[in-house]
Amino acid sequence: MRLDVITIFPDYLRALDLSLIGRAAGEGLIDLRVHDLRDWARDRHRTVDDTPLGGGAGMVMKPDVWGEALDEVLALPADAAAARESAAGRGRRVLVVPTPAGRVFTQRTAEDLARADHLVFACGRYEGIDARVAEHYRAAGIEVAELSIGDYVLSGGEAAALVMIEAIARLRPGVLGNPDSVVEESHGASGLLEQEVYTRPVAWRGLDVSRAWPALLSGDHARVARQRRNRAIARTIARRPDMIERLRPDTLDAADRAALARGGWAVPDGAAGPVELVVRPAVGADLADLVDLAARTFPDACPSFLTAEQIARHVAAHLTPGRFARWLADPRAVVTVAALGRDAETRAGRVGASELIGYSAVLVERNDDDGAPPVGLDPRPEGVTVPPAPDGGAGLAAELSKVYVDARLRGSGAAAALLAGAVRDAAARGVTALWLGTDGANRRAQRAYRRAGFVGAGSRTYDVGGRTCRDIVMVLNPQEAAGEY
Ligand code: J9N
Repeated sequence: MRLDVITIFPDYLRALDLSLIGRAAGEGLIDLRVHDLRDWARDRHRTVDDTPLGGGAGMVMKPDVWGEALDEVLALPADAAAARESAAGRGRRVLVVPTPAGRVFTQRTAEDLARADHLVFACGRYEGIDARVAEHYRAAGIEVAELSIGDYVLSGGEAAALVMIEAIARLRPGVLGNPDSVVEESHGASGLLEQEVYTRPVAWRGLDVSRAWPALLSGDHARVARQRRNRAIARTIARRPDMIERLRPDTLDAADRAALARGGWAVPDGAAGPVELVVRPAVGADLADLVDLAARTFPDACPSFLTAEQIARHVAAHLTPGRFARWLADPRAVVTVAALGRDAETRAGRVGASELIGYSAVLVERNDDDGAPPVGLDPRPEGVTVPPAPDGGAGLAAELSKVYVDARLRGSGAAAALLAGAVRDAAARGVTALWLGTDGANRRAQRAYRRAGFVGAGSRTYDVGGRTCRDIVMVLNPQEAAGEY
């Protein structure tokens, strides 16, 4: 690859001799040449700039000086038609003009330019280069890329050219020692930031990697890879939500979706990418939506042998406005709702504004002053034992009754987010045995609960509209469920 840089500060580019680019040049992988623009100036002061037409502050770089310089470096005749002829045919050549007014240079741009054979960087100072320079070379058939390295203003293009050259050159074969580090890096194909990295000592100044990230030292490569990806997702959510929005659904597996959901992003069916998910406690104003959602989602979780009539009877008896109103007023009932974020509604298209897309209810097994349990709490199945609290005090049981998500959001991660929210709430309330019953035939639900840390604890029978169903019982200790998030 041949690189030419034209600048009024040739020494500025000396930094390239020091880095890996210098070595690559030494090995003949890159042919780097730096030129002083003033060599093409015609007057005795070697003038390269003039005042802007129309007035105003600063100076503009002269097109005639740039024209002479670029014709020579690009080896082009000054006549545009003849130049077009000679520009065609040979390898790909790009004239790169760093400018804060350019398109943003990204890793994709670096990858693209790394495929060129010849790059010529025109480093402007002051307020820029006369606009006819770019216009002329474009008309002459030269590929011209006016590029910005970010939304801030430098006083010249040299630092920007250094940045671009380093990003481009390290992608050329042989320039980097270890080509793997090009594949697995921030702004690579994954669309995620790279996760945090650690080395020895494992414990340093009280910060112990083995405690924070036990998987890293487990030697289990699949587990390490999974945890790394989860941390990359968590970091990208925290620092670059714009990158989360651009993730493609077909690149996200179920574990990715769960990690996204824990960070407040869902991937609705048919959406172009993740959308923000709001998981919050239910409030009185949600009552009507909640009743509607419950009636809509309950049939999805039922075994197929139940008739519509049996299901309707159950909904009419149990999922009533009265039932939800009592839950919302009862501190032993923790109702959590999920809704898509405000921007998300429009992007997801099919989900209406402020519509709830899921809910969960945790019912704590504690009697009120009248000795009554929360309404709707099922008897605790035999298989569920209640471990003591971490401080050795009495444990507490609660039923997860349970996580329902609109069918349109199935597989989006919304259920995982609600589940994580329910486990967090239960942990905060001192629950040590969070249990649930779910239809024995509903493998999808069981898998989701297992993924959240629930384990089997027997079975129970359950009545839906007069028909007896067999449920799998699962349990989790929220006090231990920090998990490998
Ligand atoms: N991104 C970016 C480029 C620049 C300049 S100033 C003069 C040439 C290029 N500032 N910021």
